[in-house]
Amino acid sequence: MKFNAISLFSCTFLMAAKAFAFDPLFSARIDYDAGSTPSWVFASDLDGDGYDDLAVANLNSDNLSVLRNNGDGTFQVPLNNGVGNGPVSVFASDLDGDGDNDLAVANFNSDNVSVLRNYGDGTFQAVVNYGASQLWRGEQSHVGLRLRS
Ligand SMILES: [Ca+2]
Ligand SMILES: [Ca+2]
Ligand SMILES: [Ca+2]
Repeated sequence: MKFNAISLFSCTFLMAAKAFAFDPLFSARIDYDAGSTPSWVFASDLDGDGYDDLAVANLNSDNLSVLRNNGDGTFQVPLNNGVGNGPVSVFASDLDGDGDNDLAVANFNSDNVSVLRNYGDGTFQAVVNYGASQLWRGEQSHVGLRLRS
């Protein structure tokens, strides 16, 4: 397996003839390029079309790949966004309350969190990095993050 690609299995469930018995079937694997050493993937609708897209944290290329869903379980080529040093996880949530899902990335080597605010179409504003202590105290609440002290 390549270390710069993520692998997806699309899963479908067929109800068996027996009542309430499910038989999971997987189609052939599809590999998508991401950055170097993808370490975490999170699914969330990032462009507002109703289908979950993928956000991939790439440990060694210090960036985040966003793969938009075509609506059938296949994905467009990744759009990469630079983040902090050594991203190891990513989570999506509407952090600024404008109705679209933004991204928060934990950076292992730079000891901070990168926040990417969504324009609403799956593209993102320039990354803003926060130290963990800043997040805890809510010092950056002026940017619209809903933080508690
Ligand atoms: Ca989507
Ligand atoms: Ca938002
Ligand atoms: Ca937005």
